[in-house]
Amino acid sequence: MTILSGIQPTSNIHLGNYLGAIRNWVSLSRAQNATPQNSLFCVVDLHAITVAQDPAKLRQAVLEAAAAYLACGLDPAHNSIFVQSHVSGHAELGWILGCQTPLGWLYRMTQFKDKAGKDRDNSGLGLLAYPALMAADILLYKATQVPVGEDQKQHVELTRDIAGAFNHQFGENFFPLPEPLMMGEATRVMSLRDGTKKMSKSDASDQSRLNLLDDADTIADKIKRAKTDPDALPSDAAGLANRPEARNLLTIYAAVQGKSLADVLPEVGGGQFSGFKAKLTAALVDHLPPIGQRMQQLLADKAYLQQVLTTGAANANAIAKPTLQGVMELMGLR
Ligand code: AQP
Repeated sequence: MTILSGIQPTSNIHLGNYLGAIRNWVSLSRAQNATPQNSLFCVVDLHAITVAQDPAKLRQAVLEAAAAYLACGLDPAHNSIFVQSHVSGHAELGWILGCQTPLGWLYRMTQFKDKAGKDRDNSGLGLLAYPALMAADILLYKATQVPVGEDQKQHVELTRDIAGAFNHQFGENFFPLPEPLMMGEATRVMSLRDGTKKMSKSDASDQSRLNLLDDADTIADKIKRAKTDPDALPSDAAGLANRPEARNLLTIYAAVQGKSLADVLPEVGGGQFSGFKAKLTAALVDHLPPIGQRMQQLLADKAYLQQVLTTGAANANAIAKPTLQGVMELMGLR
């Protein structure tokens, strides 16, 4: 088993990124007593530039993402932690796979439709080509498992199609077909302002998300203002139908404690949101600020962060090079 995943350094890392992705990376990595050769986590800066970025903010966001990985418990002795653009094979294989990917497959991707919106002729080519680069991220290391939140499942499935088409044309079984892995209760954390919208770094409202760097007061304030509905909380899952905000807050409450919805519904069912919000705040304040504090400590030691990223990129490069060479030989480029 080889694990690969990543996060875009587009802005603040939030609770959705944590519950849907990073926390699961840590548990997978620990469960398989990972090595830097079979467990790779990158900060996908080349994906971030598919939409406009401020250079200084991007540079800082890359370090914040790396600090988040470490603060959440990824051990650099057991995992390759690196920046995507530091391993040139990502861009090279991304181009090669882009040449093999039909436009129709890319136009079908919901993330492209969401982000390009109605103005798609004005969006960059990179936004459309994003899944071909993501396929390269995964296939460069012949990764077999890709732990992601629900929104990225479609891209991992497209990676399987791209790998399958490549194998069929150039060499049976050159690439393994990677599996998307969605773990835990919170595979899609929703906005605190609108339970039908995904919690997202790019949401204009900071009130819509909980950031890993938020302090206890900010968390309490955001939960206090989080959208609810007028009814009491239900005692069973059927009572959550058509109540997206209630479902989201309860899911967060369960997931942050490592529990399932079924575990927490009997505890809170029948109560009002006001009492529940106090419990939710306490659970979040127990969990998130220690991660944020550890991130701040790491960010104060940039030399250490750079050293982790340099070592990670060297490890990753050593795996990537033979894959790229193999692809080029199969295709007649070498
Ligand atoms: N709301 C979410 N709930 C659960 N998982 C989530 N992920 C993202 N949002 C949620 C998972 O986090 C990992 C990294 O995501 P990404 O940085 O590659 O980009 P994204 O999926 O597009 O996330 P954002 O926050 O919405 O970023 P922007 O706003 O920049 O596009 C992935 O595994 C993702 O599934």
